[in-house]
Amino acid sequence: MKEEIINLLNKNKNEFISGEDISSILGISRAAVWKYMKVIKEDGYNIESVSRKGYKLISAPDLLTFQEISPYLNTHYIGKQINYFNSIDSTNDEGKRLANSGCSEGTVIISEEQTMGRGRLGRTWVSPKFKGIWMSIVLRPDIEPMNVAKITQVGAAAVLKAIKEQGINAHIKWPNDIVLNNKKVCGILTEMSGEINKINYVVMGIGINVNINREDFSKEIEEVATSLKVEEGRSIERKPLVASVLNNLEELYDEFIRNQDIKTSIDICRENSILIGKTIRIINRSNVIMAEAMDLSDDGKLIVKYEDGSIHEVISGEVSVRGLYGYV
Ligand code: BT5
Repeated sequence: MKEEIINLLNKNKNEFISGEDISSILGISRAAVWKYMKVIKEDGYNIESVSRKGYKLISAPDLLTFQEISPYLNTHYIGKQINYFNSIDSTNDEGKRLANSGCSEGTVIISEEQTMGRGRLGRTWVSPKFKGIWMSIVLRPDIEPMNVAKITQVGAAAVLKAIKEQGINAHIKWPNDIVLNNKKVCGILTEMSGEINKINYVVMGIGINVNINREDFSKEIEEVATSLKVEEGRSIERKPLVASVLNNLEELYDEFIRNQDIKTSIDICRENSILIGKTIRIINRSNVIMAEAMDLSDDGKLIVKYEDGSIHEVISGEVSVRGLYGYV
């Protein structure tokens, strides 16, 4: 009910809506309206209440709830269900829990903070409260499990487009980072549950450092990480950014699944690649190989030339570049 009242206030933004109208539209008593209004104000909504006129929404808090994001969404299934948390261990873990209990494709999990945010290979992902976008999307693609790495490219392309729509010129560091001024501003963690030839579900986790201040990072992370705010020198609105990631993701993911064609996403990853043309280190467990990043293949692999002149395709993994993330 709280959500429905917020929706009504949002629809009538900058106008008064009477308690009587709210109570008759939603079929609840005037006393109940009054009680919910109190709770909504406690959530951070600035509401003017004037006797005989009713309630007027002055401003909404910077929270990534469904009510706040949905006005910006134009998707058909991604983000139609948003499970919102004030705090959680990891949105990817919650995504897996929900996927295992049968949630529909496109379910999104967002939390204002993560207490056990994860990167790849069990690394930690720093996720301070209210300062980033920490979210996961449950997908159920009908593709071969060996093609699942491509979904990370679709996600990277969607995030890059969304950041560009804010007028910020970022790059993609294959396979799963978005980079701004040579530091990491976003990481993507794609996890899968499946059998040899069948995917049960994919959980795509996206972490974007939006309004983190430099001093919020530890010394160690500060070497490699930055935020949109640090680089742009201004706070960035999180709600339209979340919606834009989801809008772009649905468009690109649909194209990939429907037409089995990932061209648009790969073109975006290629055009905005920070690796192509550079000398890189490919780190494969304890093995380090120097190579030149030549191109991205049409199916999202990194094409590299080893020092002996041989050409190879790298499916996924860890690469580093001179000058990026403090590696010199
Ligand atoms: C990633 O791993 O970049 C994937 C990050 C995915 C995070 C999202 S948030 C929502 C969802 N729920 C989760 O629990 N995770 C996903 P990787 O390439 O392994 O990079 C991890 C490394 O990045 C760490 O070892 C740190 O060096 C660095 N790092 C940690 N926190 C960071 C941050 N907030 N910004 C930039 N770099 C960070």
